[in-house]
Amino acid sequence: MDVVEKVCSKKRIDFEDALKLYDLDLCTLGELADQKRKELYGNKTYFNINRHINPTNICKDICKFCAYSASRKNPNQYTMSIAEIVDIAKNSWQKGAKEVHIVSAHNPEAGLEWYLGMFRAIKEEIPDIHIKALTAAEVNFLCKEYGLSHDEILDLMIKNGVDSMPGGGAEIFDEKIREYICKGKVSSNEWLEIHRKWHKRGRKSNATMLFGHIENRTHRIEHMLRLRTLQDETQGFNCFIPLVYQKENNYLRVEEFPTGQEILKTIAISRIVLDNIPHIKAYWANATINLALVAQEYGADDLDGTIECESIQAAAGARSSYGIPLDEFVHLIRDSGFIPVERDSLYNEIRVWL
Ligand code: V47
Repeated sequence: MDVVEKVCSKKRIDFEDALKLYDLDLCTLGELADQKRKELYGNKTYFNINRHINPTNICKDICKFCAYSASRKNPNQYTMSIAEIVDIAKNSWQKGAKEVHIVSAHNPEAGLEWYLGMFRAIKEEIPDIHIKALTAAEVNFLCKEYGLSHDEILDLMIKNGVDSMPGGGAEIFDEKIREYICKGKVSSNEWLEIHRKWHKRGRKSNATMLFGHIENRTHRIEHMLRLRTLQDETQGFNCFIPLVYQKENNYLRVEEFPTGQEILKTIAISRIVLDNIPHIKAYWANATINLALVAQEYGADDLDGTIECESIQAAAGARSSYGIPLDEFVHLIRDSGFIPVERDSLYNEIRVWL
């Protein structure tokens, strides 16, 4: 049975098949992924009204791809006070945001109480806002810095108000590539173990994959398959987000960048391979809004959100600093032939924008 027949007959795709999917022409692959997307969600495209907050850029780790952390190339260090963070969250809540997505650097000077106190303070002020915060890389950093176990930090997150975990820090699971691009950071096994433990607490999280740098197709498929295996066990991932590498102001030199075709193929393959992760997000902040809109026809059913402010991708060259206003976001989705559906952070539908 060839790979197209296998996908059409809903057989699970193995490593070899997944690699073969890359050899299909884009239209065939797109149709296969679109078919899966339509079976699940028809023409609906999910988004949320959210606010990204990046409270500090001082980082103990040195990831070659990162342009956000303060370094020789980015000498402007900052750490927000908890009051500033709460003010940002309050302001966004008043404008309609239902989620704050908080990702920081690994700041050894800030203190554990700063990391956890910001969640408590936000929840005291805005009890109903959803806090999606602390990547597994941050969790691992806090454990090492303060001599606590993963279990202890995860329990403290829940106690202080974190609702779900974002998918950052996964990068690419291949250990050799990881050693080169982000030596010393959370290992792949640790990343997966932290999410496993989070899921075992009945909590949801997302998973990312940073691609388009020095990894190859094999590494991407292996990455997806390791996620699929964990998801079979826990069912805790809501969403997979393939993050397109941004190349500016960092220390990772890359010979060849992925074409739009390669990006769309990777999104489409993730929809087919990750048959147990419900949502595939085309993250417009780094795929560009134009490609993210096209990706709706290649398996993606989620475009993240209005974001309002973004620093990590923007530092590396993306045009994402100011987000996209809600009315424009809705129009873009609708004008591309899809039905915009505002969702909450756990994918419950809030409003269908007919
Ligand atoms: O882990 C850093 C990535 C991630 C670059 O869970 C870069 O819903 C591209 O995880 N080029 C943080 N990417 C962002 C993230 C995220 C984003 C949107 C939604 C969700 C979610 C999670 O940003 C990091 C890292 O992989 N990143 N530098 C760069 N030069």
